[in-house]
Amino acid sequence: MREKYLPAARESRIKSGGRLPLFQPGDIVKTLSEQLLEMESHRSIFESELRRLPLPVCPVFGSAGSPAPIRFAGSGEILKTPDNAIVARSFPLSIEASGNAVLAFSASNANPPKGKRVAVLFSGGPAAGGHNVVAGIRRALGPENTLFGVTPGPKGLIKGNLFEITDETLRMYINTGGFDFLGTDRTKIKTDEQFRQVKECCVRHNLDAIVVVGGDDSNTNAAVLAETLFRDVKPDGSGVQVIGVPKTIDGDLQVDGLLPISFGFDTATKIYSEMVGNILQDTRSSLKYWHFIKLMGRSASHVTLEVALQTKPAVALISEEIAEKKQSFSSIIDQIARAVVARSRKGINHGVVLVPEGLIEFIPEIHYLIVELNDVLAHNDKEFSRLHDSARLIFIQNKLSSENAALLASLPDYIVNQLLTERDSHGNLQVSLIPTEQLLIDMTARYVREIDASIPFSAQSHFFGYEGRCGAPTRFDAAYTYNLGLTAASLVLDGRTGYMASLTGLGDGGHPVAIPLTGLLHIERRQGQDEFVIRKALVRMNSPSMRYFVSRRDDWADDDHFSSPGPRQMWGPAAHQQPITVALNSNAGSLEFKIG
Ligand code: FBP
Repeated sequence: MREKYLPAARESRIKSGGRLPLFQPGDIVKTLSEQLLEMESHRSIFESELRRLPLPVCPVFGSAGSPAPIRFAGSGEILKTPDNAIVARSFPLSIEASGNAVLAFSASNANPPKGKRVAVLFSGGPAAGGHNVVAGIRRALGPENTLFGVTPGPKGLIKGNLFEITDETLRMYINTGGFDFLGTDRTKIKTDEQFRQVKECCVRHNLDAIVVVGGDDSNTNAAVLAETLFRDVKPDGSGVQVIGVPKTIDGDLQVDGLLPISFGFDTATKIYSEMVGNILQDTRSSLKYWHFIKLMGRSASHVTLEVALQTKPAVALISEEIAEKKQSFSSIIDQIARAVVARSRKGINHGVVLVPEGLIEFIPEIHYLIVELNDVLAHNDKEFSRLHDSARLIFIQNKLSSENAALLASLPDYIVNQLLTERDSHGNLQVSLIPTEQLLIDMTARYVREIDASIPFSAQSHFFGYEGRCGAPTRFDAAYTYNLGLTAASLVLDGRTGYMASLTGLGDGGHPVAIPLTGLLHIERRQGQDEFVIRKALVRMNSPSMRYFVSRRDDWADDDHFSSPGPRQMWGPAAHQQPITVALNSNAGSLEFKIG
């Protein structure tokens, strides 16, 4: 059946060139059945229009139509952490080459090298904009160099699964969400055998450089790879460069004045804000529910803070504040219960509580329990894994201090089971699996009853996580990532290794910057042993965004002042908004960003 989709009136609008037409004059008008079939191959009207959006470039790359790679020079800023001396002993080659100096744009790379063979991989959780990073790399490398995609993630590098990325293979992925072009995984390259396999892959594919798109753990891994592959990898004695690109929806990869935010944060928080805004509208309509909404973000509360600033709920817990104030678990519940009671006494029996995914690890008494549990599990993993489920708790309790054993015993089964599950390959507890929101509901119900049994308290729980990671990138993430890709490829062509690409000046066209990875390394205890890590950037109590939140939250608790920001916009006046936290923290003049 070939139905004509457009009614006559719409056709005449196309001809008259009316404002914001769905189709442009001259477009071939599709039938309904053609349109439905196209949706099955990622060619919905929305996706097709996204692919047509312009990719702006920072002024230093030249024209948007043909961006050119740039060269870098030391900006004078030398990065150091308190663990600098130990880092220097373990990363001598990288530090000798970089001097831990931040690099900024110095000139156009008029004669970039030819014949370079570069591989790119995604590592860790997906985040919107990854495909544009690849597009930026491809674009800056130009036709004289070759780009390979690694499938999937670090595991693919170990196995040597590479394919050549051409403009044609990339075309369908421009401005689309997810990491499905290459896939991703969380393998940490750490054993001698794994490093040997990576070197073998580099030799087999004659690679000159690897770009690792990842979060704090993956960029730590990039620093280790850069040092390991610095020289003597290929038969001619040359090495392989390694460049990192900062990704994670958690927003916890930030460097003061040098890296405003990791990519993917803006898209995820705008998606969650739409959903939370809709729920707030529902609470005000149905007038009977409290919604406890856990928001993704493994450790830091940047996502929760951003969504709170976007939507203004009655309560938003910030894990870092709880840790700083050394708030006990019972005092957190008391705080929520009192908000419920106070609102109820004014006739408001509804509200929203935002709960950061990582909350549980920040509550002091539970934090100490998890630290001890991690150590005990790391040192007894073989014996523990052989035990039947029913015997595991007793086994662990016998190895814990008496306070921690008692605390573990006091928690409901659904929390204990998750605390005892296997850690990921970087030693992280899988906090997304812990139903903290349900625990808070159960405990709040009890406290509210104790304060005043006549107060109605009916609650719903939600976890917004995976819904936000792979949405089509916002205009902010789309532009940011494309320019991160241009920066990463420029670093490769400039012969650099051990750097992470970044952009500053997001209200001012955007300025590419390169951050020496070794300048970010600290020592942290993971899985029972000290390891190098790029420390997660947590929410700071004295940051402008946190101070603004603190100055407004009592009003939001007192009465409904919520905002429902609606879906993220790709076209029109609302499309060019940066995250509120980024705007506040960078002292921006307005919410609008300007890249290009
Ligand atoms: P990355 O830091 O690797 O980008 O991952 C972020 C994240 O989305 C966290 O917010 C979340 O805790 C985790 O991934 C969940 O991923 P998984 O399902 O692999 O545990």
